[in-house]
Amino acid sequence: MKPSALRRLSTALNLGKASVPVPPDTSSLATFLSTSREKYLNDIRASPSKGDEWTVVMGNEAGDLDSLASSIAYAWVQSEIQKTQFIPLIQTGRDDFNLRAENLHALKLAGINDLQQQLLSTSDLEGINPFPSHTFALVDHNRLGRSFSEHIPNAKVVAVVDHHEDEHLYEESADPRKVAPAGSCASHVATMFPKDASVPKELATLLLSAILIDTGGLVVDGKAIQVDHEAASFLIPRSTLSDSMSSSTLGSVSPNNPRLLADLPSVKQLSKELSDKKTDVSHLGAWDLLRRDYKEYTYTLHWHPSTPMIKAGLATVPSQLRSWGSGGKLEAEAQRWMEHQQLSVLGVLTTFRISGKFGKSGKGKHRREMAWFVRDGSDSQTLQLDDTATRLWKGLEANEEVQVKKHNKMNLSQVPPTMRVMLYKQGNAKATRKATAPLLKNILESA
Ligand SMILES: [Mn+2]
Repeated sequence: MKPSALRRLSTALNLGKASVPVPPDTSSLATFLSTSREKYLNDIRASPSKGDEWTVVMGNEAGDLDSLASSIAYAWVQSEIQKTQFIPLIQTGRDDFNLRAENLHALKLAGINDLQQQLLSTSDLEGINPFPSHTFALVDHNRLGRSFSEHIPNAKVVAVVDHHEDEHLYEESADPRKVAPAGSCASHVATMFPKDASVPKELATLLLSAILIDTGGLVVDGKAIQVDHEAASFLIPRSTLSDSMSSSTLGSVSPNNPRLLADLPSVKQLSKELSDKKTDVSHLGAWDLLRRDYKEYTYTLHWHPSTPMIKAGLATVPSQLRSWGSGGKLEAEAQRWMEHQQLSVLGVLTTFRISGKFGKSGKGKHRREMAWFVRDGSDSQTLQLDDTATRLWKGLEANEEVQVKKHNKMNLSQVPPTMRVMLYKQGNAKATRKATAPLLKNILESA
């Protein structure tokens, strides 16, 4: 971000003034989190209307490290510096925290070890109906989830900080409203800290961890852009990584020298630890892989004679199809997940490296595949199964960004008559779900 843009943002946030109250350095991140969680739960138990004295900060439902770190950090800035009541809500059930080993690792480095007591999750609010708060701040997504907006006319979004495609919502109510490219949403959040704020070391480490995961360790010519370099340069000297760095090394940390950032031994070490944890999903079966990094969308089929509303899901899986989905597992678990979530369309997007073929980085070559399922499941409306499937395959095959080719290496033998399936290899391994989700919407909705 340009300094002028940063200043504008900082002014909009009311953060840039010299008189910004600096939090006492005794406040550790873990204490902040457990205290706010307890206070929020006490408040809504005492009187549900007290939920309206809080703003709930949420990352997206996929619950990756970026969402986790961004929501925690945004709530910290608003609570500790702006002195308003913000609580981060993790959109992952308590029992599912262990699906992402890299999150657990980064949280541990941030001093957060007792997740049940320190993180407010959707499990804490089960059975509390209606949802007790109506004011929301969204990070790492820019559309409020249906469970917080449906039948809740007074739901209000007061802040949006994101790096996904802009849906141009809440333009009147959200301030700040920053939706702009970045390798990691955590970078946008980091640039919102006042430059003179005393940021807890653990919080800087947590944000940095998210940036490193999302940008592959800030590698040059990778996903990191200027704002990620600015954020990393701000965070590194404030993080626990600085403990092992000499003052001359620290002095050379600058957004203008991105190659140096990526080459810092402690940055390399942390990136490797996190990415090893993230890619090791060998302990997870097909069912857990489908739901571990999952997003859901609702689309209206305008071209369809009865213009039905359908649900579609996109699961990102960091392992190639044949290593976990062969022998009928892929189609059986996809069908089970689609029934469980009432989906008409499911896309399984894999991302992995193949050993033996080496890319520029010296690591195995990066590849992506797609498995698509269309299902006629809902009793009340009959999807025109073949029309929908054909439309989807054609749209994907015609798209120049993803560049799909039919994948013939796997035999799916156990597909029921109510389902259509297609497997692709992705020609462009750089296109992530951020590209696939708007493409899917466009293919399914356009008339
Ligand atoms: Mn993100």
